[in-house]
Amino acid sequence: MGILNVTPDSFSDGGRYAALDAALERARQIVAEGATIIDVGGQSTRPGAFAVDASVEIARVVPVIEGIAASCDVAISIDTSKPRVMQAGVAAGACIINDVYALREPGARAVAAESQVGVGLMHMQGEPRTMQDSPHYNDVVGEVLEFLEHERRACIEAGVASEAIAIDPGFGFGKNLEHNLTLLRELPRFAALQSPLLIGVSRKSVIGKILGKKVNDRLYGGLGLTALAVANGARIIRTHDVGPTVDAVRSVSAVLQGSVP
Ligand code: 7PJ
Repeated sequence: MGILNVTPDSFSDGGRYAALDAALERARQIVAEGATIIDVGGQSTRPGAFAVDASVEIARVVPVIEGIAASCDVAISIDTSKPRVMQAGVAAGACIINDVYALREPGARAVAAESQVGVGLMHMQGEPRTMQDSPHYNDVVGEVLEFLEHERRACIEAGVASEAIAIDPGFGFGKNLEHNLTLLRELPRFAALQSPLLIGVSRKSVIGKILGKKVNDRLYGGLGLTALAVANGARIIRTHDVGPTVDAVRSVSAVLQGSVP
């Protein structure tokens, strides 16, 4: 899953793809590098980010989704927590809703159920503006697992097909270094749930804290964590660095399957 941010303030590529032409060029590159999903987001969820209005988000993402749908052979996911944006994104051609808020916004599950799209349910403690202030868990793995199982069940009860759901422990979303490391080490417990496991570690601060490296120097660290995650059962990898990630995933998958994928 290649990341395409169309926000003026995203933390690693903020503003660069704000223009439609540049966004579509980047989308074609993401596909050429081997992604099978493009995740289009119109609102930053980095720590400290402020919310934007649904109409602003829609104006950012809809032209990009329409352009990708018209020119690329790739599944499009809309990265949003707002039901109105989900609806507009699906109408424009998205077939997956990726929600860091796990469809908890009133009306979100209904949109997912009615539109029969795939959904990514992510765990977050708190909200983006304050989530990194003082994250606390008694049992991080147990609590994140319980949350994802609960939200998964709520989606199924709301009419979302069980096979349409992927789950994500939400690296960096209301988690300190120790929480993130514990979740990565214990990923097999998430992979044992019935839903495919989606993870995003690309360029995140967990890598920065391990290596003492800034956001643009975190590729190799991210590939290391990605290889471990795939060996531990992750099935969808959300990344800024598609080409290198595809090579890492294919290499690990060849070992796991005993044949070239
Ligand atoms: C994630 C996401 C993630 C899923 C972001 C960033 C922050 N969606 N959206 N999982 N992270 N499913 O890319 O660093 O980890 S935004």
